[in-house]
Amino acid sequence: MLFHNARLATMAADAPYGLPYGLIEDGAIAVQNGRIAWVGPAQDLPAALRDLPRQDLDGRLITPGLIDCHTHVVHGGNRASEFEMRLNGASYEQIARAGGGIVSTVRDTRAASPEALIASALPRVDALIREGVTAIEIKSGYGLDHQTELRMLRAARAIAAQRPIQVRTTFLGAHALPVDDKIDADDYIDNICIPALRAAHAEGLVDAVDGFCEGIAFTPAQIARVFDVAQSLGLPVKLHAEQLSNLGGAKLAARYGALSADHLEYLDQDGVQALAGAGCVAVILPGAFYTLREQQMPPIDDLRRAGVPMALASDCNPGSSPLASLLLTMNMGCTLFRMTPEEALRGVTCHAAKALGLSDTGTLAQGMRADLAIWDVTHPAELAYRIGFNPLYARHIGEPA
Ligand code: DI6
Ligand code: FE
Repeated sequence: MLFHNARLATMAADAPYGLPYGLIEDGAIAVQNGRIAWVGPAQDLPAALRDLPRQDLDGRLITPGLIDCHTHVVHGGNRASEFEMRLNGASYEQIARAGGGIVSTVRDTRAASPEALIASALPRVDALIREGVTAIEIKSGYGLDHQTELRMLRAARAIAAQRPIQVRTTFLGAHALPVDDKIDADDYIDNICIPALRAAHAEGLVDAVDGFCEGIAFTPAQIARVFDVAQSLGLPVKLHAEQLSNLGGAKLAARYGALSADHLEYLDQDGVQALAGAGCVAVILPGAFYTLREQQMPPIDDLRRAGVPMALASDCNPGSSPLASLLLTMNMGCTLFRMTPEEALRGVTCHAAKALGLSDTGTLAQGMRADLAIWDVTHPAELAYRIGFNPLYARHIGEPA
């Protein structure tokens, strides 16, 4: 297939064209066996590729398929009633006593059958797909027991079989303490979380390992025990760090060569330098900031100055970020955090790929998977600019060669 008469936002770091977004006017992309066989200005198209079946895109924009590198789309239930209680004046304590908060999602997730878990996740995945998403990360972390953590990861794998989307799974057993189980945090980490991680890995269910390093979750020392096991199993790590306070999570993540550190509202200068030194991606999650009505902004300027690659993700979860739109996430990254539209697009393409350890998607370059989003827009800044408007024209998903 040859896509031609298109404008290309290649997002390639080393684009020889030197334009923002790696922009190519009047470009063409040749796709063979699910891979990009050639990309460049149409006038340079090699003669050997001129006879491929053609699709004239009428000047539309092609970007890499979008990548949501931080989601919790697999979970039972929702927390709309809690949202409503809060807006009717209920206090945090009243909500907790009514069984609200993360523990309510744990209860609903444990109660959900494998089929129900998949069925409830699919509409969220479909919403992302409708906006050009071709790869997604899905975390466990609402089971907090052996069986349910594995069931969540199997559901994530099943989604990859049921939809044309690449799925990367992340084990997040160290997400919260299952308070209903009357177990202390150290006991939980050593005797539930780590054995579940080993079992999930043995079943081929784990692509990366995550944790929540926070006063209301786990200490750096507890997270380090999980990361040591991840390392011994050859699994990359990532971390929810510095979301509500600064416990030095980013430094811990950097020490383990993490793919990413995520949230980062309370990240300090030392943390920024640690991420820069380790080549770790900063995953920015404006949906949670917005939903929790946070005041503390992640240090975007410092990250930018230090050259830390920034990704943007939905954090789609039932509590702090019930958001299944990467376009709105891009807009929030720009409007709330003053990221540029180009940074926002890098955040959901090349930098999101890096945050997942994927080296064959996220840019339009020869040899990459042919994961493409085709948009009814003229300029790539339009993707982050509008609110509640979806200009996706078509999506093309590549297959491994
Ligand atoms: N950070 C968050 O914002 C969510 N998890 C996390 O580690 C909260 C999840 C929830 O409230 O269900
Ligand atoms: Fe999260």
